Amino acid sequence: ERGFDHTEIEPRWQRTWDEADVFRIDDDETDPEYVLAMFPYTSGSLHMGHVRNYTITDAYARFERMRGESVLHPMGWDSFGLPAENAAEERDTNPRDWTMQCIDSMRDQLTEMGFGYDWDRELATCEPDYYQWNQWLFKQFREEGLVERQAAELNWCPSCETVLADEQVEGEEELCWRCDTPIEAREMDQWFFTITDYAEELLEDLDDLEGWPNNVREMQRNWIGKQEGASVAFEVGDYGEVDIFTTRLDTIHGATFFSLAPGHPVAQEIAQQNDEVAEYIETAEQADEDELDVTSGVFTGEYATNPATGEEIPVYVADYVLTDVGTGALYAVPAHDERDHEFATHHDIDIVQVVEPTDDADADPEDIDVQEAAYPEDGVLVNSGEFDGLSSNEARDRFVEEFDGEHRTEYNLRDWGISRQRYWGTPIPMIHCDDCGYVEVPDEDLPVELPEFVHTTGNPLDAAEEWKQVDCPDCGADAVRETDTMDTFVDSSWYFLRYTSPEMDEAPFDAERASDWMPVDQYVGGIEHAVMHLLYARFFTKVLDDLDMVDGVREPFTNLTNQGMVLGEDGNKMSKSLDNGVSPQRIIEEYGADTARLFIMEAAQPEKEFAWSPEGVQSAHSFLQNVYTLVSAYAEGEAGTATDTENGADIADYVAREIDATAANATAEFEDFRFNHALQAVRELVSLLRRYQEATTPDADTFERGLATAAKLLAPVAPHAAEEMWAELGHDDLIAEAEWPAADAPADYEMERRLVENTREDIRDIVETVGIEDPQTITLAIAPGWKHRVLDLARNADGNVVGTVMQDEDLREQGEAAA
Ligand code: ANZ
Ligand code: ZN
Repeated sequence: ERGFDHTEIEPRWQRTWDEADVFRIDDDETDPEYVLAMFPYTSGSLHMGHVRNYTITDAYARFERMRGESVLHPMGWDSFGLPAENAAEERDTNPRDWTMQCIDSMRDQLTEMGFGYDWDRELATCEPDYYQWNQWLFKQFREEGLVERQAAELNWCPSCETVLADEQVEGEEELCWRCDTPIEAREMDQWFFTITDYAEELLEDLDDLEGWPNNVREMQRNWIGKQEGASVAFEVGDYGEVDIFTTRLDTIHGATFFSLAPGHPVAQEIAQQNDEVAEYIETAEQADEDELDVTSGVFTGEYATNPATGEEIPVYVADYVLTDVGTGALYAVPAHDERDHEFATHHDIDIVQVVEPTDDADADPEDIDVQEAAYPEDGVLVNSGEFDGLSSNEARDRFVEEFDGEHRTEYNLRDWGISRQRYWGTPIPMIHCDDCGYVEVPDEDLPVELPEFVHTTGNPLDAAEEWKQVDCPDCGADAVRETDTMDTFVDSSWYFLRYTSPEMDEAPFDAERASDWMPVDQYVGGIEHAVMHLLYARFFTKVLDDLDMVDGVREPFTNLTNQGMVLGEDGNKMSKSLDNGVSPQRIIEEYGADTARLFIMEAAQPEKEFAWSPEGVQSAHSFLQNVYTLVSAYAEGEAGTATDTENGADIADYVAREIDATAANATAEFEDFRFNHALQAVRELVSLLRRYQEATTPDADTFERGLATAAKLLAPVAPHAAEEMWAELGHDDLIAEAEWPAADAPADYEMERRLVENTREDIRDIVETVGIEDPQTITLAIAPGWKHRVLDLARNADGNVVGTVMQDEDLREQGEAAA
């Protein structure tokens, strides 16, 4: 059997594409189609998730290119982060050398997969020519008032006397990765981007992101977590008025205690007079935020006045009240809030019901016992004096005025803490001077490059004495550099802009080109980035527009696709511990990149997960070999060329229509990212061509057009094999640059398509009921007007083809009925 040898053709076509600059895009392009995959973290080698992600993106980019679009399809490296420090530690090298090695081998793998990138635009976030712009942008953000110092809780190792990154804290006991000492929580000032300034816009603009999956938009909405409520002042002891935030102002008559967060200024004031409170706050500050004990709290001895009832209610300091949420103070209604209920039960505080279900609610008022459990739903007011009978909604409105409150909107979204106490990241371009405070590193001193890596317990930058000691840019006195580096999410918040002008050395990117080329038309990547990366990138884009750098582009990604997971054969997530992983490298070597790509794309639509299947791989592999064999047999003239049978012209006509229909169908499916459906259509076309050849002497022009169409439709997914077929058909241009087949569906196509389905069933019936007396006999006939029926042949058990004849009229009726 004549097949092709993937180990020979794949590298050859990769070289040819590269030499022909197929994937390079000119800077003077006005508005290329921007197709982007989330850049990989440089972990050492590609895994199947990468392969799927990049296959989808590459297939789409190739499809668009063949349709005549100029396509921007770049690739780069998310190359800062702690794993490189760990790897350097294990291998006794440094993070830079380790990372560069990873990049080289991952770049080779991407090339071996046949992915077509404009490598002239390659970038690596760990290079000073990239991260200097993180530093420059940090300063721009600071000028805009978007950078703040805020206290945040850090991991402190008392033995190493150093701050540890979260990843350096190990196990449930939370031990230092170096010395196994239990870590402590410490509040320290950190650098923050005030993303909360953009909370409302980040939320509102989600509505317009129609090219995004709904679940991602919903996850972002929840993350931003807008709550509309009210604030009302309570008089607390002799400490004056304290504002609370509530979304349930309707329940104010049921407030039976008042709670302050440990970090609330009034709690701190009380602590000055009250040792018990002081002690409580101390331990609360050290407690782990993740293991919240709702019952933890202490009575302050103070009382607050409920403005609705005039009642005095006890004031607690309680850990479940968060300092940086709302006002850091709340009135508690155990009857209608679960946490308040738990706290009240534990501390033996009254529980007073003030809301009961409405008549049309599922619950029966009689069944509700708030002593047992909180009733958290809206309803009708009771025990609320003159306000009894109001609905929760009416009460919420009314009480704002009634009790001198204010409407207030709160967001769950917190400011973005970007300080990391680790080496392999972008140094924050600040200098601390005892006299001047924090001073920016002047632009002419950027980039602040990382010093040599040293092996040390804490942050290597702290140990880099020479690097650290500088003169204050303002007063010239001895000063110290900031030794925190930036969260690597800063790197990935604008890399898509850098691709538009990666050589730019006067600014992070060329503002004009970025304005022309953005937004990204298609962004493909994992669902794990649904919130952080995508939210930060949206935030950056808005800020950059406010800095007049992207001319009105306020959203970075028009369409977003999250690829599903590739599971192991056992249906579990591929993982080292389950030892069910399939190495891309092995598949490339054994079957070739095209097989891997085709299998992945046929297995499921991009969003769905699927399990690895050796049979699927095998089927993709033999399909490619079979198409190629069909092509090369034709090229060598074995297929015959005459239209010499009685019905030859009619049959050719039918095949021609099927070719057009397949092109139309596959194009629509490609546009919708339903690659598996498109590929199914290609398989059907190939099978039709094969039957055509077996049944009669095919018309050369039609047959060749069929083969060329199949090759083109395969080209985005199996690009090397498609090039090979294209060359075999006598072309000397590249299929990657060839024109996509015309996609006009023939008239009446839909109706006829249904007929084909019916015919298939008819033929199956005939084969079953009549049986086939002479397996060698092939019946061919033509029903004018519905010619496709004739070629829709069934095979008998010996693999021979049988056909059926029907009268024109019957067919037309059937067709109309089916349609
Ligand atoms: C009184 C009340 C009565 C509340 C009731 C709820 C139910 P959600 O739950 O998402 O709507 N809250 C306010 N500030 C807080 C803080 N700093 N830390 C923790 N919780 C705080 O969030 C709004 C509710 O969270 C607010 O409404 C408040 O409790 C609580 F039957 O006020 B509520
Ligand atoms: Zn100074």
